[in-house]
Amino acid sequence: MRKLALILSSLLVLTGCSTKTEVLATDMWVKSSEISTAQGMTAVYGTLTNDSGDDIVLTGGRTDLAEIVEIHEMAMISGEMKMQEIDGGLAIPAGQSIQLEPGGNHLMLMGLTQDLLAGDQITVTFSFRGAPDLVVEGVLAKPAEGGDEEYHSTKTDMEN
Ligand SMILES: [Cu+2]
Repeated sequence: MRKLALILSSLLVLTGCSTKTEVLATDMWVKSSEISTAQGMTAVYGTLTNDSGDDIVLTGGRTDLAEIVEIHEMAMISGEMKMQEIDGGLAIPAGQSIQLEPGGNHLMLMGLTQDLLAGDQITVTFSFRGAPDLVVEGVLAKPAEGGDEEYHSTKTDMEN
């Protein structure tokens, strides 16, 4: 509940007054791994809820931790599951939630400005079409429960 209050207050600070459009972030975390090092990459996961009467679109984000932030999806490319940027962003219909999760859609952080270690906390700003920016503080770094290491190494191979 304390986290929710923090997020709500951030939203109010940004908009300056009451707004009918509310977006809530819950259970946000960022993955620490052997490649979440300076110049490396990682991803942010969690739930975004559009608690308003209007459809909105997640268009991107920003954080001091990364030079490049993109919204990625998993897709079958040449017979392999790989991640790629979502063209046009990720729609969140009125009153609905989307999940950012390992093996699925995620907020990709690339060109990390410093090492990210388990236990670190970062601030992530989500940008939307149809809603104000959402600043989420205290996004905790932790290792994934496993199962998605291969898709990150696939991306690394592609870029080398
Ligand atoms: Cu990705």
